[in-house]
Amino acid sequence: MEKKLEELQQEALEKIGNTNEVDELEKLQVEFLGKNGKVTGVLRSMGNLPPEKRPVIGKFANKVKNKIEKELQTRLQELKVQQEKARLAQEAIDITLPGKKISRGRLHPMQLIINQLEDLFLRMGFAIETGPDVETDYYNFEALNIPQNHPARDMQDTFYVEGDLLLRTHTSPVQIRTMEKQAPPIRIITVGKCYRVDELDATHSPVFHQLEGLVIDHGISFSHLKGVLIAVTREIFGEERDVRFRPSYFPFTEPSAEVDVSCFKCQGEGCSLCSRTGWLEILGAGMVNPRVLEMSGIDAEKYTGFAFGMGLDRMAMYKYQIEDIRHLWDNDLRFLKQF
Ligand code: FA5
Repeated sequence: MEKKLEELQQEALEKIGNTNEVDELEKLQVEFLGKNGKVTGVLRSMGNLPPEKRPVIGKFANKVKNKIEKELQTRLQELKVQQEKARLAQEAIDITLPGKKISRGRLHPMQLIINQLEDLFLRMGFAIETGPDVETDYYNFEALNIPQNHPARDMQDTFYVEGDLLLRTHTSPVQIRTMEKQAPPIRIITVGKCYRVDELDATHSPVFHQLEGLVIDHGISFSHLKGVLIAVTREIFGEERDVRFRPSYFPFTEPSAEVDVSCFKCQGEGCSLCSRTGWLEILGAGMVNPRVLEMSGIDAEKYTGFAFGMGLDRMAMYKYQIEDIRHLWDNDLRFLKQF
């Protein structure tokens, strides 16, 4: 039996020494020392030995078992170290290789101008309001002093959704929504999309953006409006671009004006972009019509206010010298990368 154990020990040690896989070692552990393993089998058959021989063989068998176990552990450690080294070698990073360039996205010119304007208005103490794109006839027209049969409705051809609902044609409904929920003093702006059945051309898009402003307080006058709008045009276009206020008409403001900046293409000389006028229109504005204040529950005897609505797509065009509004929405990377 001693010989058998010695042979088993030799066989096990040889196999352990030749193994290069952790899995294999585990199999050897089972083969020799497992419940039904070879060494265990020998130990089990010790019952057949004469009693005086049992302690000697038992001792020897345990020695063999411990030896095999120790070798298994030693080999396991060796293999683990080897594997770790191989893994590290494989994962080694060559820090001398040049890096991969990650190209950064950039903000769309419309977002640039929105950020710049919101920043300016926040500095001037305005708060930012929002309103829905799908509006009711009441907020888009009626409450702005544009009744059903008023000729001003022809000024804005509208996308009707169903019944009373329509896609807002301007951001002015947010004026009404704000006045209904907030008592003066009011100083807000809102930015959003507007929709009109306009033919797509170099300066018109059926979907475009406006920034609306509304200020209501005691003693607000047209000079406050002028001051704010001049600050805006200076911020966006710089000191060198000329600005003019031109009398106009909106049912919800009285008096009303439109604001133009000098044409960037011809420097005011007159060209096809500015219809030979030398001027480009950017916004409509005026003193809030007292009828509109009263309809929204504000006492027109006590309060006055001004409002304005800027075409942001046009402002982006005129700031960045883009000759066609379609470039803004074509999503051509060659164009967008310039900003
Ligand atoms: C209005 O929409 C008024 N609600 C503005 C206003 C607000 C007046 C508050 C008084 C008080 P208007 O229709 O002119 O006004 O449009 C304002 C600006 O929107 C225009 O100056 C223009 O810059 C821009 N705009 C109008 N239609 C289009 C379009 N189809 N595509 C691109 N921009 C447009």
